[in-house]
Amino acid sequence: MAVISRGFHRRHEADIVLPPGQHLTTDFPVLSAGPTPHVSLERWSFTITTEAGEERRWTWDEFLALPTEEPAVDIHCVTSWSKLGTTWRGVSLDVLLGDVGTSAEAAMAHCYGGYTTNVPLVDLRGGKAWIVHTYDGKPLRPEHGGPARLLVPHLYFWKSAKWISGLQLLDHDAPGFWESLGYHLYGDPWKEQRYRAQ
Ligand SMILES: Nc1nc2c(c(=O)[nH]1)N[C@H]1C(S)=C(S)[C@@H](COP(=O)(O)O)O[C@H]1N2
Ligand SMILES: [Mo]
Repeated sequence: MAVISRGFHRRHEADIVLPPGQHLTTDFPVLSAGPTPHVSLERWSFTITTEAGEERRWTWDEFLALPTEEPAVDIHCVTSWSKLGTTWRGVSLDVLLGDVGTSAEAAMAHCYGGYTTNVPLVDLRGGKAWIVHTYDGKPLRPEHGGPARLLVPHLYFWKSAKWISGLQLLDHDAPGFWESLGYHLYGDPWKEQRYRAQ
């Protein structure tokens, strides 16, 4: 096997700055609050519902026809593992929200299986969030959120809703599943916003 020059193909460990309280992992843990829902691609759709109740819906084929990006991002789970340089492919929320008329402040992500999580709309725009269907060059595995999941890597990974079915736009931010159980409403890993003040 060829000798790989360390630090060329990967970052030197000494150069890595992780959010406070995080440690590196090289595997990809699965964290799910319930069983993995299996959604057939014929039944799958993604719906944005505005605060006025207007709906914009994409079937799987319509979703696949949208322009894609390939974000390479670090992810940070609130249980303290971080994984660097994960590579995905999917559709930017800028594309999906592009022609949606809204003055909403926040979005609630809804999922097949019932999970919810809230994200301010400003955090879904500006090249910061995607609906991804591919991980590491392969279709996203069901346990990691396939057919498609939200990816919003600048927030703790619980915000990256697996098996996403839609976004409900809200006039005011409101807690989702984990946020109602005490997790932080926003979840910035660099500010260590793991839990809400009691
Ligand atoms: N629908 C759904 N999405 C979810 C979860 C979940 O339980 N259900 N868990 C969240 C949490 S707490 C984390 S850390 C990540 C884990 O993603 P992974 O299993 O692909 O590592 O998914 C997030 N998205
Ligand atoms: Mo998590």
